[in-house]
Amino acid sequence: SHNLKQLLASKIDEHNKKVSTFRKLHGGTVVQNLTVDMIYGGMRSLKALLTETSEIDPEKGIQFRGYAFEECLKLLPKATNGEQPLPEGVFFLLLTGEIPNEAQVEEISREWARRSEVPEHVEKTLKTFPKTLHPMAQMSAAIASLAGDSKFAKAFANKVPKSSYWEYVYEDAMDLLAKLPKIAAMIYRNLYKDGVVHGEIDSSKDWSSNYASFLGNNSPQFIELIRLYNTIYCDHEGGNVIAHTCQLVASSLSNPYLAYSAAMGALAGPLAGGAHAEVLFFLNKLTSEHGYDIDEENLRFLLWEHLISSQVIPGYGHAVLRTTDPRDTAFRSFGLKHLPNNPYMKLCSALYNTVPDILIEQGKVKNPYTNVEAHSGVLLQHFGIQEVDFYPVMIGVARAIGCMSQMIWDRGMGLPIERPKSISTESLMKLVNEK
Ligand code: NMX
Repeated sequence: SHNLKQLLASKIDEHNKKVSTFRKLHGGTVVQNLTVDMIYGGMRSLKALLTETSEIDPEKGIQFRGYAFEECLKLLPKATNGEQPLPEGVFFLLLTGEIPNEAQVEEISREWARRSEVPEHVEKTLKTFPKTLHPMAQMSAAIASLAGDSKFAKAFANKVPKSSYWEYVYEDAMDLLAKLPKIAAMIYRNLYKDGVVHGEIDSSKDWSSNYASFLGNNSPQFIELIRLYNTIYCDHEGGNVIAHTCQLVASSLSNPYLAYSAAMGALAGPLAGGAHAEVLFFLNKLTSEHGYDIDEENLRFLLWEHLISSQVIPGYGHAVLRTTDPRDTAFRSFGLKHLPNNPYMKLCSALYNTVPDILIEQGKVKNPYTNVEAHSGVLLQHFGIQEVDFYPVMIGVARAIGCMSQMIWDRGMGLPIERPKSISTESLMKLVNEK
């Protein structure tokens, strides 16, 4: 959309001036010491990446451009008759740092509808995949196969100036975001349903409404869940494997499709996208052995039994956050309001009231409260999305909002190719001995 791009141009310009002054003054300032353990420990807590769109505050949770998640829920525009924020709005926020008005959100909805057509070759390719090919592999392949249409790749080949790279990345980002719901739905319908994505895009509707109906469920409640879901999973700062992969690959000036396709490979790993399913497996295990109405005393006993067998309680705890994830609070309120009689939801509430005390008593965890996965799978299941292998695809659709926003900024700021120095254990030992 024309206005958004213009707004961005002035924002990027302004920001680059600020960064330039900052670097002149503080380019040599030491930010943090690097320890041997950080190198062996997956670079945990090493402040070495730049992400402008969002940041996790250990006490308050994710901040989108400085706005806490609760504030976003309140401030971002809603659909007519809707209560949940439209993810188009959070995209605008991540890109510009400003809360959009309804007209600005509407413009993005129209723009994404206009760009939503998926090329025939992608649809055909998806149809040729065997049903045994994991949905994330299919998603990664489908996104990579859009790369032939990259406007950034063409512009680069035509030697456009570096200062205008972001404008073409913006075009690709808008195209990709527009097409992702249909691609996800094609994968879903091919693998689990009749292979047909019903209906054409309705350009008068928002992104999530079209996505929900492509998946095969037009109910207003499911559409609202999809809006909330996409807003919740849109971004989670830059160090997670999805965002980092995307940023790394794009830093070589590979086009946005190839970078996001690679990021889908990262999301496919069980340590990244598997947690929704873990919660459901855990609930299934409890209910298949003990039914749905487990009284509190029995539940406490079963939880201790589970912990003593050195298993974790999925849906609880966090690497960075030290409080209940406000995104889970939003999912939980949605569940309490729209599916109060769902038996899993009732069990989740019983766990919600029991688990933190037990984890505190156990004395190991740094955060005994729910994380974003505690209710997400239960909500999807309620609306018929039963296939847990598909859940990371849904995260992949949502997370493109954040990854693409940051990529536009990466190119706008002219960030260079990533090239950290690696080191062997032998060299590291030598280095330490010389200290
Ligand atoms: N149940 C039981 N034990 C736990 C839990 C839990 N939910 N969470 C942490 N612990 C243990 C953890 O295993 C570790 O034990 P040990 O010292 O024996 O290795 C100890 O408590 C300290 O861990 P923390 O520093 O609190 O957490 P860490 O940063 O290592 O791990 C998670 C964070 C999210 C991996 C961890 O809390 C966990 O495994 N949670 C359950 C699985 C889950 O819900 N994953 C989804 C995460 C999604 N998300 O991050 O939002």
